[in-house]
Order: sequence, then C-alpha cells, then structure tokens
Amino acid sequence: MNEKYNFKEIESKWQKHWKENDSFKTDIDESKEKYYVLEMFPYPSGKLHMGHVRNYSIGDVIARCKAMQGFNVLHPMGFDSFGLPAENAAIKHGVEPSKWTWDNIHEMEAQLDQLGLAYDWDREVQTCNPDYYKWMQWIFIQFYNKGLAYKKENPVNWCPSCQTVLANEQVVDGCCERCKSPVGKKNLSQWYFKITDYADRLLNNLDKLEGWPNKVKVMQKNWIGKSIGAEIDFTIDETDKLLKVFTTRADTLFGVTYMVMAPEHPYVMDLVKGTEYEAPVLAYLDKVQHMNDIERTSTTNEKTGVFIGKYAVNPVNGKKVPIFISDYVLMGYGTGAIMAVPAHDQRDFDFAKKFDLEIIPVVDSNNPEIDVHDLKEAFAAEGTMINSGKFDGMNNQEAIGAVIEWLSEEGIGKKTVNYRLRDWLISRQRYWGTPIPMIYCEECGWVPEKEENLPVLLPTDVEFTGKGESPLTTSKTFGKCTCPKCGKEARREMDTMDTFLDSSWYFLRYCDPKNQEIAFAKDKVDYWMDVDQYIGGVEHAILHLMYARFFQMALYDLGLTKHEEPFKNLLTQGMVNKDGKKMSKSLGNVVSPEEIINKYGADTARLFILFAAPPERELDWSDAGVEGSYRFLNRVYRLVYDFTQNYQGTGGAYEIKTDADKELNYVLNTTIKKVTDDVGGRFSFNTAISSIMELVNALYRYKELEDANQDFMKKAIDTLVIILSPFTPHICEEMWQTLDGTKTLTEVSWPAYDEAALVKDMVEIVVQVNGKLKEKLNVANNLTREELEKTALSDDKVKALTEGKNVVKVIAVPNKLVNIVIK
Ligand code: ANZ
Ligand code: ZN
Repeated sequence: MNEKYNFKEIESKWQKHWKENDSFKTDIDESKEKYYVLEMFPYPSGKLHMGHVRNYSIGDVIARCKAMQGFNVLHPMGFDSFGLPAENAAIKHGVEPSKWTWDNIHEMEAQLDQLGLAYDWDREVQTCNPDYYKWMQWIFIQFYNKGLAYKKENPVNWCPSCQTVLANEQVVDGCCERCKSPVGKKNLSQWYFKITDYADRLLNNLDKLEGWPNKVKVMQKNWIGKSIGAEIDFTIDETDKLLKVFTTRADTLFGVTYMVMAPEHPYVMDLVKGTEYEAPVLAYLDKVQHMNDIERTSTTNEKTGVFIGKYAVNPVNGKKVPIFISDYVLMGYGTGAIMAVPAHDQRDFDFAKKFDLEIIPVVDSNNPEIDVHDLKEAFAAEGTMINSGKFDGMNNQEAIGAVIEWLSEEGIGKKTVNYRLRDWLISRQRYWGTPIPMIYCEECGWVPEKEENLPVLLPTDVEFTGKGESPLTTSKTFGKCTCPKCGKEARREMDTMDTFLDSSWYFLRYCDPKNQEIAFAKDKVDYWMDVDQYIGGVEHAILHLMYARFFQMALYDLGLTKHEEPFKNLLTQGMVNKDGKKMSKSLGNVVSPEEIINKYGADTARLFILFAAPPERELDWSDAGVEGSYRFLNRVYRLVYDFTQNYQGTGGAYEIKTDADKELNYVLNTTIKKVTDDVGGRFSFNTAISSIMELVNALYRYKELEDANQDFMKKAIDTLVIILSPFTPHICEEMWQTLDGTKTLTEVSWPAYDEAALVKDMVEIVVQVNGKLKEKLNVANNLTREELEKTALSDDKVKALTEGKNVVKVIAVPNKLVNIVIK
C-alpha cells in the first residue's frame, strides 16, 4: 500500500483482480452448507440510482460474510430487460428496443462492477435474451398443458385516442394518463393465468414464512382477500329472476332496506328494457365506464345511483325493497349485487341518506352511549340481535352462522368463500416482451408451439406507432405458421407476456443458467434453492412476490423442484431520501452514485449507505455523512499504513499482560462478537460499523503506549481489516495485501472471538452520596452487592465524606453504582 489512500487506483486494481481470478465463481459443493443471497435484479434503465446501490451493498455484505464464514455462497446478478421503456425509446427516438436495451445492460454491468460487488457473473441472465425467453415460453406451455393458462374475452381499459389497452394504474380520474382523453372499456380476448386456483395455498403458506416481514405478509393477505360469507337468493318481484348477493354479514338480513346491482350486471338491461328507466340507466352506465375500481369504491365519494323500477323480495320476511344500480358495487366481485343494510354498513348508510331510504337497525350496541335507533353513522361493531325474529337476543357474530344454517335448510342461501385475488391477465399488446408461444388454427383452436421450435423469436421487421394492436401484427414474417397439430396454415398469437412472468422464475435459472436442454436441472435447483436471503424494495411486496410464489408452487406441482416456496427470508430495504423526500428527477434532489464514486470511491459510498440507517428503514442522504465515512476510511488506512511501516514484531504468539492489553483484547473480542451477531441474521449493519469504529479508536489509543505489544496489535489490526472487508472490500484488500501478502481476503476465514475475553476484569462504577455523583471507582467485574458496598465505603474520598455522619442506607447496583444516604 502507498502512503496516500488513492481509492481510484485501489478500487480498479481489486476489481480487475477479482475478475481475472474468478473470485466469486460458485459451483455445487456438497461438503459445504449452501447460502443463496439474491437481490432483485434491475430493469436496465441505463443508470444505477442510490436505491440500487443500497440494495446491492446490503446483499454484498451478506454474501461476503457468509463466504468467509464457510458457506458455499450463490450471489448472482442479471437484468429484467423486457418492458415498455425500450419500446417508448423506439417510438420516440427510433432506436431499436434491442439495441437500446443491450447498450443499457452493458453500461450498467460496468457500473455494478465499479461498486465492487461479489457476483458470479458467469451466471448472469437477461430476460430479453432468447436463451432465457426460450425457457419462459417452455414454462408457459407447461402451465398451459396443466390447465393453468387460458384465453378469455374480458372488458379492458381502452384509450380511443392512443388506441391502446391501459393498465388500471394508467387510468387517472377516468382519463388516459398520457393523452388525458376519457378511457372506455373494450372487450378483448386475453390470456390469463389461473392464480386463483392457488389462492388458499398462497394464503396459508404465509404463516410458514417466518423470515418475512410481517407487513409484507399482511399486504399479501389483503391482496388475496379471502372473505367467508354467504350467497343469498332474493327473488325479483314480477319476474322469474333470482338476484344472488354475496354478504359477509348474513346476521343483518332483517335490516335490508334496498338492493344494489353493479351497473354492468347482466340482468340490468333486461330489467329496464322498454321502460322509463332505460334512458337514465344507460346514461349512468356510460358515466361509470370511465371510472376504475379504486375510484368506484372510494368511501369518500358522494354516492350516486339510479333506481331501476324493480323490487326484490327479502326471503326472511317477504318485505319488498327497491333495486338500484350504483358504481360502488363492482361486477368483478362476489355476485355483482348486494343487499344493502344502511344501519350497519357505511357505504349503504351514505347512500340511504342521499336517496332517503329506510334505516332499520338489527344489531343493538352493548354500549349504552350508542343509540342504534338514531344513528349518525353506520354501526359496524359487535352487538345483540334485534328486529330479527327468532334470532333476537343472540350475539350477532353467532347469528351469522345461525342465519346461514337456516338459509341452507330453506334452500335460499349457502356459505361461500370469496377472494379479492383475480386471475392474472398476462398478455400485453406490446413488442418488447416474450412472444406467447401459442398458435391459432381454424381446425384445432389454440395449440402450443412444438418444443423443438422454441424459442419463438421476436421479429425485427416491425413498426412502432404506439397505437392499436401489438406491433408484432406489423411484421410480414411473424404471424404466418403451420398448426403444430394438423399442419394446416395457422396464425401465431401476436401478444407478448407481461414482464412480471420473466421475473417470476429468474432465481431458478441462476441455479443453472447455461442449460440448453431444460429450463433448469432439478438437482441444481434442489441444491441451491430456496433463496436464503432475498433483498429488494417494498414496492414489490405484492405483485412480484406473489407471482414468484405462484410460479414456484406451480413448478413444484409439475415436479420440477422440491421447494414449494422460493424465498426463505425477505428483507425489504427502505428508500433513499434527500432532505426528507424521495430522490426524484422532478424534485431535482437526485444524488447520482457515479458522482459519489468519482469523488470518494465506492467503498465510501457503500460504507455511508450501510452506516446511515438500518437496512429496512428510510435513509436520508447526507453530504456530511459521506464526508464522515470517507474520513473514517482514511483514518483506518493511516493506522494500518503507519503500523506496517514500523512493525517490528515476529508475527508470532503474544501474551496479554498489561491492563492496556486486556482493555484492547476486550474491545477486539466484543467487536468481533458484535459484528458477527449484527451481520448474521439481524442485518444491523449500522451498529456493526459503529463497533468497528470503536475498535479503531481503541487501536489509536493503544498504539501510543510505550509498552504496546506489536504482535498483539498486528493480530488486532488483521482482525479489524477482515471484519471491515465485507463493507468496504477494496480498501481492505489493499491493506491486507501489505499485512498478509499470501492470501486475499476472499480466501480468508471469518474470525472467532474468545468468550473469556468478553468479560471485563475491571469495571467503572459511580459512587453517589445522597444521589449526587461524588466519585468514580475502578472495581473488579461482577462484585456482589455486599462486596461493592464494602469497597465503596472503604474508599478514602468516600470515607472523608461520610466521616461522623449517620449512614442511613446504602444502595448498591453491581457493575453500575453505589448510592450512600447519610444524615
Ligand atoms: C350486507 C352487509 C351488511 C355487508 C353490513 C357489509 C356490512 P368483503 O369483506 O370485502 O368481502 N359487497 C359484496 N359484493 C360486493 C361488490 N361486488 N361490490 C361492492 N361491495 C360488495 O366485503 C363483503 C361485503 O361487501 C358484503 O357484505 C357486501 O356488503 C359488500 F352491515 O352485505 B355486505
Ligand atoms: Zn390445426
């Protein structure tokens, strides 16, 4: 090492070394315990941001530590490289999506290397690579053959001016996010995955995922939204139709005062056709079409709706109640119709107030302060049944079951389970995605492409207009094909896959990335999976993590892997903010990793980001904090440099003799223990780093002593460099080369600590007289109360203070304090 800490030279030197020596290459090794650490792979936007730096630094510390601790570590990286931005670049600037993407990938590979991340680059996957998407198509076909993929016509959001399908998130206030024109619905035939078949398993398995943050499990649980209730049949008066409703509150059946159908309910038009209600219903329907489900079900909206001129008959008491349509009832949930109970449901309450409908309470509050006969808002809590015939007097929770039982006996209802989870719409009218490997034949219907013809390659003779159907339809070569079954002329599917499919199994491909015969070999995934530690942003808590779990389960059911769940432990890292706000271009508060690396080096960037906050918390960017990290690394560097310049020891055995030796030995061993504990499992990197900082301070103090033991100090400095290396690997390798010279840190084992040295011989206690601090004493560790009291009272200064006084009481707290009360 040179006298000056030249991070530029040092960092590129070691990056080159690691690359040339394949330092992070992994293979199956049955003699070792495996450890699979995975960070969510990035979309190749072209530039790394601080969120990436944080995500990958966290993963890197874990990977490097586990390797030093003797695990066989798999730590791969790749790119989630299909998606809309590449296509938009083509529409706007006329660049080929593939060129745009590959250029960005190469740029980002270089940026990742600059951070000194310990990846096995031989395992890199890019989802836009035919080597990868061939197997994506193969998996699709396995799912199709198993009945998990189907095509169905469904209304989708359609922007008439952009001529394209929009996702729910792209519809803002009923208008297209891009061009602001009102969005309509269009029936399109789309591919779906039957994720709903897995709803119960996806839900129940959550309990087994002990290494997942609870908040993520709650989000998944809510997304699946299992709700147990009843389906009840109401007759529609003067018709032969039954109106089925889904309710979780069968206990409130006697309190129904009106009904609501979703405006799109298939009965609605039949019921109003030719009546005076037809026109207002049509007008309302038109209005509702421009709204998405989130807007429709918002509880703050003023309630709207239209009476359709018909009445339903309540099966419990024959009461006739009016039927309305309203936006707050969705067609896609339950039966698309509800029984409304304004006394006990807030949305119904608001609607009833607006339309001046009856409010009948059927659950009485057990709280005398609430009068259910004069409600200001719906009463949704537990209580006692009233106005409900034979159910009166029952607790309402029990009444739910009793009413359902009675309905079943009468044949007018039954217990049912509903899920919020919908089947996964996976087709996109886009170019830059995996082609869906299906072929339509007039004779045979939909037929999967033959396995030997995979991959179905993306054509390059396409036009990008940003409008209408998939750009694949503009290719002269792509669509035409022959039916794999009967050999007649047929046509390929033109839609591509949602990119969430690509990211639902990449972690399996990493286990066997070069396999040309199959998506992944079973013995390989069985060895490496499940992922021991997955790290990524909480924004993926629902969709990505749910889809990946679904894939893993389906692949498990296909016998392709022995693990049913993909991720054993999950860490969701917090955001990187600046001045309390999310870093974003529009706020102009973005700090680029490039800038920091150029100015201070990657080690400083890593150290700062790991030190500034615990991984799951938000992190506020601080220039002063970065400066501080940089200064600390310089301080370590100087310590090691000076020491190695003057070192005259033998490098051999040493004895712990003096009090100063003991003190340093104590700090050294507690630091090893602290860092080992903090890094292993809790991932409390910030506290690990601060204990390393204390060790550095202790070393600076020790080094000034005349009788400092050179060999002991060597041992302590060696240890410091080893345990700091997962955080700041380049500078540590550089120092280590001078300290050791035989191995690099990637070949060195994690240090053990000496249990015996974790106990201090002496501790400092305070002595108070009448609660006032009077003296500090160094006493032997772990003295009993009595011993401590005796020691304190026999101290000269304390003696002088208590001389001639009456000692009323002595309170001794071992290893902490003695308080003497005198009069
Ligand atoms: C009567 C009732 C009385 C209800 C009461 C609630 C409270 P979860 O738990 O989310 O499943 N509902 C049913 N289908 C609906 C649809 N398609 N669109 C909008 N709302 C719908 O909620 C189930 C409850 O949501 C059902 O129970 C129904 O209102 C409503 F005091 O029925 B309830
Ligand atoms: Zn055919």
